[in-house]
Amino acid sequence: MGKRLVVICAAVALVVALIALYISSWVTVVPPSVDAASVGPGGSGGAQLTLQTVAAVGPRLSSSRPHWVSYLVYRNGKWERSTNFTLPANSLVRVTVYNYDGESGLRNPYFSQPQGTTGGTEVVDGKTVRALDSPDYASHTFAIPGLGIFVPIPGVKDDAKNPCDTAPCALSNAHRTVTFSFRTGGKGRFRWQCFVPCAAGTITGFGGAMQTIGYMDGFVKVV
Ligand SMILES: [Cu+2]
Repeated sequence: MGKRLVVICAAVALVVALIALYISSWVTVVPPSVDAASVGPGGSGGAQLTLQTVAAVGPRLSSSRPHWVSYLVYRNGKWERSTNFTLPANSLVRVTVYNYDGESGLRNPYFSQPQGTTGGTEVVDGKTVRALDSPDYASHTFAIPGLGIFVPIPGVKDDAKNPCDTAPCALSNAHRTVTFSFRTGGKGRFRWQCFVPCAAGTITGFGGAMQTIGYMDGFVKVV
């Protein structure tokens, strides 16, 4: 009886240790923070953040989750999988998002209009708009709730030619281009995330990539 108790206790301790290890690695392994490129003299100051969104991040950028949907950031001439960005305080931040992913649709149609951006608008494929024509066209959002910023990103149509299979995608692949700008305030650390249930194959589309830093959410550090 005593021996059996020892075995059970050891097994329980092992399981608890493994769960703790899993949670601690999930919480602490985060991608590095990427500085928004500063737009120097001639560019009227501020910063530029260049992103792409992809349907499958691929084995080169994520060996453990190659099929996950993801944001990528452009830094030093390459695309990197990081969703932690550093932005200058009290500055204008210009954002460009190249989206190579299809439409998933928003649960809450309210998010199909940009908020908190300069002029309350975004530019979709060269055209300034106050909202997507339909919440069903949304593929992802770039939202920093703590700064009141919500920007819907429309998806690539299913019949588009030359779709991108695996990231990083090139401009020769079918894509949508979204640009917008916003002003940062004082220093702080803010969560940002996508609000489109885009994580295919997870419960209600909000699991996996939608709740893991480094894919569909991250942090903005205003310094
Ligand atoms: Cu998304």
